[in-house]
Amino acid sequence: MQEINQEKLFQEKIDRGEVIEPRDWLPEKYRKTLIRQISQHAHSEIVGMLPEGNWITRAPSLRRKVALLAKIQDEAGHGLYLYSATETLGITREELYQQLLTGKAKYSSIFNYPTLTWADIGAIGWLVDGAAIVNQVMLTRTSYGPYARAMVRICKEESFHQRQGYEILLSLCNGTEVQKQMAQDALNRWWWPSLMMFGPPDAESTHTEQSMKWKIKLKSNDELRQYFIDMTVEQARVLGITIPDPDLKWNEERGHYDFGEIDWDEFWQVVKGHGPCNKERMAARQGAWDEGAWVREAAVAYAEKQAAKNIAETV
Ligand code: BYC
Repeated sequence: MQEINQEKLFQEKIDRGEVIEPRDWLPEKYRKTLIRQISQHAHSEIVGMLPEGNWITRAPSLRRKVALLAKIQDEAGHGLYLYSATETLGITREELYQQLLTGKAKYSSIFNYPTLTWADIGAIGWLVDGAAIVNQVMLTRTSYGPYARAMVRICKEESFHQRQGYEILLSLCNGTEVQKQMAQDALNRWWWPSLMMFGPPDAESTHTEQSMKWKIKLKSNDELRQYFIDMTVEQARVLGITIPDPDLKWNEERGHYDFGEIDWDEFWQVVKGHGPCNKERMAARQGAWDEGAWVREAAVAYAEKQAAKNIAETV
């Protein structure tokens, strides 16, 4: 009875637009949904460093290398803010990491595709970070305080990432015919997977309805996907390359672009672990965990020594 009352009060608080903080009472399902979403987001940031890391040694100039290094470093930072936000919900970093390594927790489908040419680094910045911004600007107003605050800084940095990616493609598109072709090829391969980042269609989305009631999500998967498409068409026009969708057409009545059928079979295959790079990505994360064991042990030994020293000094 008391539980039902608390849930009612909680929902009223959400409806009034109040922010939920870690010490507030919250329903167990709200906590679990947040742990799932924020940790999957954190894992995505960390796994997302891998496809780009592939090009650090091959960046075409020092300027490009420095910008790419900075971007990848930012992503490690985003992972850390998000893991910290998740820890406020009563789960440890170790547990979160084990969920990733055992496949219990997902990470974004987009990072299971390979980066075959330098133009892919441009396409990731433009499309993947672009899609991430559309999704994440909304999350700066999500109902859970620590998540919302982490998103504010993340969005500022993502916006720099999106621009550096677009600028890479702009240079290629203003370059030789072969360079422009490289940019077109990257757009052809990254367009559809970028649309899949927003998640399954609303009708098939398991969590959207409840997450919107709790104001964890403020817009649905389809709404955000449509917003991204409308925004991106004009940017492709400026680049002078063609979005690989023959059905893409302005719909005057809807005030939006209509677009072609997304291959949801491909999406679910990738989500289930059968994408082009799933195994490679997980092997890289497992390797980093194993090779990092001595760092974790050293950090714990140092912390224990410091704690003992502090106690000795206070008594
Ligand atoms: N990939 O009920 P639904 C970035 C899963 S950007 C894999 O609609 P929800 C970055 C979903 O987890 C990328 N799985 O779920 C950018 C659920 O399965 P479970 C990360 C996906 O949570 C540049 C099932 O499908 N961004 O990090 O309401 C550089 C049903 O879906 C995907 C975020 O995580 C997917 N694309 O909505 C570096 C943003 N989509 O969990 C890094 C925060 C869905 O029940 N997250 N699934 O087993 C969100 O906004 C929401 O979680 C989503 C999905 C819109 C992604």
